[in-house]
Amino acid sequence: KFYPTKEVTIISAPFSAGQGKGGVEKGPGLLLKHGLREDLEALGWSVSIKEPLKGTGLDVPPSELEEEFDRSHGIAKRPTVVAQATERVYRAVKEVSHQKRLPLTIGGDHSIGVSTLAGFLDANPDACVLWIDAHADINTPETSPSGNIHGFPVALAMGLSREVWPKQFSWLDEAKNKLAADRIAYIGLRDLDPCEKKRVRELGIAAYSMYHVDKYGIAKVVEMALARINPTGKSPVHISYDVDALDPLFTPATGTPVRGGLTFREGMYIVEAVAETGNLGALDIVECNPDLASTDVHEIDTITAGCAIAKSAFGETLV
Ligand code: HAR
Ligand code: MN
Ligand code: MN
Ligand code: MN
Repeated sequence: KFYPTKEVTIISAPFSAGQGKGGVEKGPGLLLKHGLREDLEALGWSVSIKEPLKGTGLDVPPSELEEEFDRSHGIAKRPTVVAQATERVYRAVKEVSHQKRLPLTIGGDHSIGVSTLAGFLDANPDACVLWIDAHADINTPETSPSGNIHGFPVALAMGLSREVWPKQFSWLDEAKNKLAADRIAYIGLRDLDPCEKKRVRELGIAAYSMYHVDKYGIAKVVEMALARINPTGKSPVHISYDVDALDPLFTPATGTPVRGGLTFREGMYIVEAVAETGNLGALDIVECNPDLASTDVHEIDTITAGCAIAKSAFGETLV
């Protein structure tokens, strides 16, 4: 087991300026209100909480943060605040990872994925990553159609197109290890920009779209994905889980829902399969946005799905 002493730190990252819709900064508070901490304690983990954005003023909706565009290469929106927030979350994840506690980072939008990848890799150079998402999040300013930095984290952590990053991201140059293309696999993809498809193909990244889930079934897909990124079976697995990977029937309250996603059980199976190996190294749960729920039930469904991902990843559904 990667964490024999079962210690986890929940890193709360109530941040939303990696995209334009207010409300996703409320995700961490609601996940905790719905019992995330107690759920993990009930599974025998000792839990601490870190709030790297507390008191910074960065934990507010994008409309309350400075509007800013970097148009030096393509477009990146709000680079200063996104770089500040992601650097803080990076330092928290890095510290927790070096302490050999499991970092469970809760968002917030997926821009903080750069922080969790870089932070966990700093302590674990051999880590591999399952990126569970409808989207590939591998844009850079010159390929992004939106300029929203929550579409960039994989590219940033890999160091792609370093010359076009907003200058505020220079903190990332100090991170010890870049994510290698053969150490990440996607599951759940169904909405990639044309340049992202090209990039994923050219880099030879293991990419399992919903087509592959239909074709092979989720169990085979997870097995193939882990065989590609973790051939020895000995590396810690970082799961970055964007709740929009699930079908909007199950997680309707999210910023960019795309129909035809994972069923609830398929979504849980992925994290259960990693739980079963004992190699879960880090977990992110992002993009729960209660303000986009059209009913109370939609909000509760989305938040409890986020909690269920965590519980399943920590072994709740294994007997
Ligand atoms: N690819 C699009 C962009 O970069 C949309 C991606 C954003 N949505 C997410 N990411 N939730 O996973 O703008
Ligand atoms: Mn994402
Ligand atoms: Mn997504
Ligand atoms: Mn699209």
